[in-house]
Amino acid sequence: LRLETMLRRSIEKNEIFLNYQPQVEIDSGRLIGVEALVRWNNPELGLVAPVRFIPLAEDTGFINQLGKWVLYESCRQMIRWQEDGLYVPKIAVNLSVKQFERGSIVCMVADILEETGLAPHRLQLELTESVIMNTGDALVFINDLHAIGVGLAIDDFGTGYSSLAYLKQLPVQTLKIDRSFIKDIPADSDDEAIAIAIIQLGKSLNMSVIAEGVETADQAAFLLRHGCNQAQGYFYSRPELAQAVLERWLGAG
Ligand code: G
Ligand code: G
Ligand code: MN
Ligand code: NA
Repeated sequence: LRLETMLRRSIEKNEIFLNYQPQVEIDSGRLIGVEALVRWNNPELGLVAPVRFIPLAEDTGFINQLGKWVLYESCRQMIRWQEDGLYVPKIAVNLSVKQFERGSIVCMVADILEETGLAPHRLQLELTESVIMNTGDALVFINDLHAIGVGLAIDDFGTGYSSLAYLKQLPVQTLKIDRSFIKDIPADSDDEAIAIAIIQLGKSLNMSVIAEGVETADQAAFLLRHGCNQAQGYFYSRPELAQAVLERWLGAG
């Protein structure tokens, strides 16, 4: 209960901030986007891991406020980088299933884009398979989000239970291969087979595929060899502060 109270005050106390993890084109090394990842630094508790506070935020409804803050801050940061001379093509923001329960998600996204002036196609919303399968009106919301021009990605792909029939109906442009399938490449040939299958599936459905959790040059080479030219992971960069992203990529071409 105490944790809940502290979490509720975290935004107003400026304890919430974002890290950004670069997404990279493998063959050229170019920056193609960043994923925003929320952080909570409490003076008493220290840095609290998202796996601890996101579920709590979801259970208490605070996720709606938090999700709105994350989205606004993400869009604002894109404009700030641009003002500082760094063009980041797109920003990916995670959405929780709970944010779809109110039905106001589409308005919220549209309002924030208008307020910040970020072009809709530069925002990519990451949905998990559970968002898609557990939300009654998921298809309606997802189509509405597509209609306002934002990009949509399926996060942690392969770990959930979205049916392929569903996938075909959705206006989703990107599959993110879950990092559990990447981490043991090249040692685990089953994981290699799964990664290849997801890359092929994406190709067949005209979707782009990005691999998460890429930690080694071998993994990046494997992906490239099998037709996946986008990656995110510690091999390229850890999630870092906006200023560090600016310093690393400004003038990097
Ligand atoms: O670094 P990492 O520990 O950031 O993230 C752990 C988990 O928390 C991931 O599953 C990630 O998707 C989730 N997460 C990170 N930031 C956000 C956010 O802003 N909103 C939601 N709903 N989940 C997030
Ligand atoms: O569930 P989602 O994909 O949104 O969460 C991203 C999570 O993956 C974050 O916790 C982020 O810190 C973590 N992450 C990003 N790159 C790597 C990586 O190369 N290795 C590992 N182990 N974790 C990573
Ligand atoms: Mn994600
Ligand atoms: Na993921």
